[in-house]
Amino acid sequence: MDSDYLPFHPNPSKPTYVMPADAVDAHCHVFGPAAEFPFAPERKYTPCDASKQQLFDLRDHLGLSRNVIVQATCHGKNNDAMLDALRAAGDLTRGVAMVGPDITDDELRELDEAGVRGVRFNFLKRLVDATPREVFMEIAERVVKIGWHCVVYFESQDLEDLQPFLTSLPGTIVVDHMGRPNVAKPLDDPHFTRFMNLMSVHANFWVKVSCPERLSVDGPPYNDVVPFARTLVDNFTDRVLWGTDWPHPNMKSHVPDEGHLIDIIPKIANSPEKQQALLVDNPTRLYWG
Ligand code: 0GY
Repeated sequence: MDSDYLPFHPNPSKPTYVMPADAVDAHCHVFGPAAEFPFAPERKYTPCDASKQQLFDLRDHLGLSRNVIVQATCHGKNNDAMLDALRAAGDLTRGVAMVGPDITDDELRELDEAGVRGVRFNFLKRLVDATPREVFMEIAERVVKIGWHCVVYFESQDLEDLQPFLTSLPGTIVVDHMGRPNVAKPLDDPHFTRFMNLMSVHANFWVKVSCPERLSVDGPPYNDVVPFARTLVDNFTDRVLWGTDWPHPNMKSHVPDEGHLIDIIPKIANSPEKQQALLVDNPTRLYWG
């Protein structure tokens, strides 16, 4: 583990908010254990171990029912740790993989059988070396044929440059962490307005209203993030997903108490109908449909 790496909260509180039945954590990771699943040589950070059993224990503690495990960059394109978790939990999990253009159809089929339903394209320079866009396009065109979608992670200031490419990708596109708005700015900030317009014009775009702990300037209870998340939930109720982002890689200021993360949900989805869409119906349609 890197010397400045902050391990996840050892003892999260029990949330006050009670999840609806079958609620999904649609963005979380497993790390290692490194002794069994070594981290990728090309990784940009080395986290603590965060095992599948710890993830499943957290799921139960928080009152969640299912997980979508997203491949993290510290494991590169070796999806074995994620696959191990998917196989252990069966129908309670789905996965999002990172793959290269050299992946074979048989390997894609194997991932699909284990529960993978998407690929992740990461555009953050601090996390990955750049991949040529034509390579991402080639992968997207292959996976859309087997019913998968693309998850994209970028910083809001990069959207202007990325937008023509992202909107040319086929199929459903899921944007990580609200497109990473600068929450110190007002809601009508040009970057967030651009993202809202993208979501409005392109009905194939979905968004995860996740990572208040990562986006917040003020820190817990992350009230500065709430207006951004609520605006997305109100405007795109049938295309929003929610996730814990456990084990919260690369947090520098603090690690969140996941019980507190859950207690924000009623502030961002302020009716039982919106909560049902965010936590159950939308992820079920996308990952278990
Ligand atoms: C996240 C966010 C981060 C890391 C990764 O794959 C990753 O390594 O996504 C980050 O550092 O912002 O979604 O966990």
